[in-house]
Amino acid sequence: MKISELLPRLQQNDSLALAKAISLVENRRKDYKRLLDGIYPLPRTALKIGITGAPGSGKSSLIEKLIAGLREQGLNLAVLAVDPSSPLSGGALLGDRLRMIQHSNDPRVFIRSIANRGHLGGLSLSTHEIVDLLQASGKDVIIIETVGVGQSEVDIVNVADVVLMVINPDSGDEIQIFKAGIIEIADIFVVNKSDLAGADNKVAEIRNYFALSDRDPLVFPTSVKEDRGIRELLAGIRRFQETEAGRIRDKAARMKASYIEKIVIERVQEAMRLDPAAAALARGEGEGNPQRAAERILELLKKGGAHDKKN
Ligand SMILES: Nc1nc2c(ncn2[C@@H]2O[C@H](COP(=O)(O)OP(=O)(O)OP(=O)(O)O)[C@@H](O)[C@H]2O)c(=O)[nH]1
Ligand SMILES: [Mg+2]
Repeated sequence: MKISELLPRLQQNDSLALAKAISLVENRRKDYKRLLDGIYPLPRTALKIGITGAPGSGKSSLIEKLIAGLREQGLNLAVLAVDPSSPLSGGALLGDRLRMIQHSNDPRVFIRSIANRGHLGGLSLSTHEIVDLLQASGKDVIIIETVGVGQSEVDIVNVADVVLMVINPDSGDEIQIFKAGIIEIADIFVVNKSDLAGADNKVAEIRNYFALSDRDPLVFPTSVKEDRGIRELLAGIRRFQETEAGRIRDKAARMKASYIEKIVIERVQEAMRLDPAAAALARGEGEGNPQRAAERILELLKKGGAHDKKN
């Protein structure tokens, strides 16, 4: 399929075209930049919901329920499961984690799993781009699931407009979570498995944590098992989208700036790899002074910049 055919089909929410476009971008195939050129002028109105939390806290189960609720509203959905783990363990884990969602089996729900291999430790460029492709295809809601509470998970889930942190009544990992700074980016706390003992305590614990701050946390108990609290959670997400529209816009602007910065870094690294003299300097060869080596690399790249213009 040519880019010129791919784009219109993508816009019509064609899943096959979308899958092709994603692989094209993910694998940096020829013309992927041209494809991206085509998507940014398109309207984008998707609500992006990020979901993070410890392994097994019920993120995928919850997503299945959210999907069901959103499908009732006739919306077009996408779920992106992002695995921040190393490429080595990534594959197997991902298969496992996706099993839950696969059950939904609805052709109007686009599901994709990706291993996030940001070589600088943060969010890889293609994760940004895949979210943008999903937006361009006219999805109404994009759900992004990632496991864990470390820095790369924070990066991944922060692409979303609304970030959900899933906690369990018996998890006892709050201190860790709070330390990891994820609490700063969590917009809504979901105490899932509220059918288990201790759910009320957990809700109170989260509220207590914020008692001395000026933040009034949004906390929703849910039980996927007993099908409770899902409707309230969905309503809470929508309310957040409306009342925090300004903050959501500011965050999107910040994410865009960091995305641009990452593209620049990617391009510089690529150019360094392609220029043997620059590559040698980057390996520390031929110049004892690292500051001078960096300056010389930048000079070489500036001169070599002309042939970049072709792509
Ligand atoms: N009792 C109870 N169990 C639940 C509930 N929600 C999910 N579970 C169970 O918790 C286990 C993990 O659920 P998942 O949805 O796979 O959890 P996850 O957070 O997506 O897991 P990872 O993707 O591996 O991090 C499954 O056995 C679910 O059946 C709930 O509300 N109550
Ligand atoms: Mg999962």
